[in-house]
Amino acid sequence: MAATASITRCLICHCDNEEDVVFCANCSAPMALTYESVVQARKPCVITVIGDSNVGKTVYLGYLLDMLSRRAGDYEAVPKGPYSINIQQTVMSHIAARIFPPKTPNEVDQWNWVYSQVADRREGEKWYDLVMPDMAGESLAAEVDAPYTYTAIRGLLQQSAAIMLLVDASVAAMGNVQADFFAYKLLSYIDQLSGLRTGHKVQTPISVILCKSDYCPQAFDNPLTFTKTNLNRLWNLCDSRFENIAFFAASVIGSIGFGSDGADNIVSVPLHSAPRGILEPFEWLLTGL
Ligand SMILES: Nc1nc2c(ncn2[C@@H]2O[C@H](COP(=O)(O)OP(=O)(O)OP(=O)(O)O)[C@@H](O)[C@H]2O)c(=O)[nH]1
Ligand SMILES: [Mg+2]
Ligand SMILES: [Zn+2]
Repeated sequence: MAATASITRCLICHCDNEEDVVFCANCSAPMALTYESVVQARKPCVITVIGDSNVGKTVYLGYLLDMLSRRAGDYEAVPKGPYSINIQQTVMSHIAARIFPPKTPNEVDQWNWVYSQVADRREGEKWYDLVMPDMAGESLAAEVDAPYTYTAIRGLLQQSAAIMLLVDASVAAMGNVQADFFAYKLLSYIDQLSGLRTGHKVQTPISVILCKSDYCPQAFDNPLTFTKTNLNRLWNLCDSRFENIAFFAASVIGSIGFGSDGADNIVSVPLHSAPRGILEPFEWLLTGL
């Protein structure tokens, strides 16, 4: 008698899949996450990192995970599965070679995902099981403009225990409204997803991270004032609809040079890394979980 395949429910979109498939047939998220959560016998907290294409999501996440695995700030991190080390390895090896990592592909099955257990050793034995995907900015834009284009993104944001919203501070400081509008749209999408009536604010902790603040140091002086001034639409929506939101400035690069690639395009070259403000937004989110 042939054995019937057992069914496994995708952690991200909750659709049933046959056992042993690699990617979910519905949302294309890796089933390794689901299998790992079964082994751990507890549901992980999803922390999503969102933001426009080119804001610096991959670089930020790579640095954050690298700092955690190097026990910065007394954190201890244990990756669950070697695939969880891919973002960190890609980012750190590119920066060591003085190039920025490539753009994240739009296909969900090409994204890097992290399943990691993190503890703050100052706080004793409390371990957090975290799932963090590195999404592509263009996929986020497609989902926000046409909901259900990416069921994985919708599933992730629906069950996120915490969100990191990255905004390009250097673009905002130059008066370009794209940074403000994109972040404004993303928060409006999250507000709508939460399905709350007027008068009830979204409770999910959200840290707004002003990336590339090395280009505009005033963001480090006072991230909130920077946001109110340069990202006013975003700030007003935060104020009206979100209860747990905080603002941080971050940058990973100490100095940047310019060079050309093989096709004679001008590209920025990270000359040395000087991470600043990377752990703070994460610490703040963990305290709210
Ligand atoms: N000055 C400066 N530039 C940065 C920093 N972080 C990232 N960048 C620049 O931003 C570019 C994009 O960074 P990524 O991390 O690939 O951006 P992303 O948000 O993952 O973009 P998508 O994958 O397209 O969604 C890099 O190639 C760098 O040129 C930073 O801290 N400072
Ligand atoms: Mg990326
Ligand atoms: Zn799925």
